[in-house]
Amino acid sequence: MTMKLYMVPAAPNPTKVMLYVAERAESGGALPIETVLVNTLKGEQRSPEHLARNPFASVPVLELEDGSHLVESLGIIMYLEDKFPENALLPNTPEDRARARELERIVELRVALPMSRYVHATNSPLGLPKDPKAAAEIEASLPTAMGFLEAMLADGRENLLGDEVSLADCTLQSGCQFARFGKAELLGEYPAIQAWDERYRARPAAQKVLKF
Ligand SMILES: N[C@@H](CCC(=O)N[C@@H](CS)C(=O)NCC(=O)O)C(=O)O
Repeated sequence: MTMKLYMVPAAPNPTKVMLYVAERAESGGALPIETVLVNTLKGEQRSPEHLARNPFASVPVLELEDGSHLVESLGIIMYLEDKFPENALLPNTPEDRARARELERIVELRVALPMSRYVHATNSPLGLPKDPKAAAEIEASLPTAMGFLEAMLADGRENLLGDEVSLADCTLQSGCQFARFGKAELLGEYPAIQAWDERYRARPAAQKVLKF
């Protein structure tokens, strides 16, 4: 039976999961998941049907075969890693898995989430009021993590963790797409991240998922 992924294009957290699902399809075969649009621009995340799936009124949501729901993007990805271990994205040893998970968290918490908040503070697709103070604080905070990623990529690796794609790539691209969608120029001073961004967007999985 097929699971359902409730999502909306361009939004970072659904995009992270969709990129992960698309990468899995490219690497070992499609996961049994169909996507269902919840149009957040129309407020559909607050509809009674969606609130019954997720009381936090957000996407993504994964509906399992038994009709129950997972409502956190990383929880969804970890479930899919466990449920379909063949050709999973996480590496094998505890140390390598820890590093892959850690890098994903660094990217999410220190880059992708601030990028998303920046877009909402400057040009919110959901119509949130502009917040120049928050935008300035985010601009001031981003260089530490951006510099960290820039230095990692300086050895010529293909992807963030190394030559293989990892969860961190899906998460970083979800933030970068949202920045493009919101016309936020946040990669300007980071040539290695810009080059990664172009490489990642050329991947078959990215071509299938990214709309911006
Ligand atoms: N921690 C949650 C966050 C989910 C989230 O904030 N989703 C956004 C889209 S990226 C959303 O649904 N926003 C709609 C709203 O805030 O009304 C996750 O990672 O899944």
